[in-house]
Amino acid sequence: MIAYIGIGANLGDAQGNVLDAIARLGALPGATLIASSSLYRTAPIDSGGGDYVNAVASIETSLGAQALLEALQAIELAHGRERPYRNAPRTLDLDLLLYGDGTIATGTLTVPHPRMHERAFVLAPLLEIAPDAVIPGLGPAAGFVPRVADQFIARIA
Ligand code: A4P
Ligand code: MG
Repeated sequence: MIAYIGIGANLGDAQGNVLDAIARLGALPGATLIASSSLYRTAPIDSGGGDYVNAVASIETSLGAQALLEALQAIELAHGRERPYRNAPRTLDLDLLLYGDGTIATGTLTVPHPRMHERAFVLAPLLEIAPDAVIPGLGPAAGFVPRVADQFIARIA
């Protein structure tokens, strides 16, 4: 299965945390890193704190979606992620964006990620590594780019 992971951080060494998360994704048992995007500096959306660093990575994995979510949460915890309130600034946030062409709706997991198409910080890095990405139920990710044109995002050189 090919899965796409959204990575975000806006506390501490955000850039270092995002790069370390990409390395840890590639080192997960049952996963191989296929691609990782550039890092992007992005304005916070519905969130406090400073600018975020965001990226998207794709992995090929034999993990089921729930097991993959738990592996992502373990990586967040390794970075000291705390959850004082929803959308709080965070050292590291890993979201399961796409899991093959699957749709999942359980108490703990919604795939595709329900807000991914509204966010430049997801769409730009996703389209960098997967220009033809399709969001199940919604269509080509590229079709949503014009609607997020007002969200600040800059590729980090
Ligand atoms: N959960 C359900 N579906 C998923 C999924 N597909 N991937 C559940 C990951 N988790 C999923 O997540 C809360 C719960 O969502 C988890 O326990 C899991 O069971 P969380 O990471 O603890 O909380 P959160 O990140 O505060 O909430 P959420 O809903 O992930 O927030 P968003 O919508 O992802 O927004 N602005 C910029 N520029 N860059 C960002 O990265 N991120 C957010 C977070 C807001 N603004 C941002 C950024
Ligand atoms: Mg999250």
